[in-house]
Amino acid sequence: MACVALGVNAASASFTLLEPVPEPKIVKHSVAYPGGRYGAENLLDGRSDTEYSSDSGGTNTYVEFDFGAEVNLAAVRHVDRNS
Ligand SMILES: [Ca+2]
Repeated sequence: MACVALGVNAASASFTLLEPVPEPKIVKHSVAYPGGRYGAENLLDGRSDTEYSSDSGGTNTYVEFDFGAEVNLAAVRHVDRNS
C-alpha cells in the first residue's frame, strides 16, 4: 500500500504535486484470516506476494493507520489479490 500527500507547488497555484508520506504504523485492524500468512503487517512490507485478509470480515474489514502526524492524503494505492 502506498499513500501520497497533497502538496502545493509555489510556482503554480494550478499544479498539484503529490509526494509519498512517511510509512505509517498499523494500530488496529480486523482479525486476520487464521494460519499466520494473512497478517495486516503484510500491507506495508513492500512485497506483492504477501497479503492481508480478514477472517470473513468482508466489507466490514478495516485497517487503522497512524502516520505520526496529521497528513493530507490525496491517494491510496490498493492492489487486490486477483490483479
Ligand atoms: Ca505485501
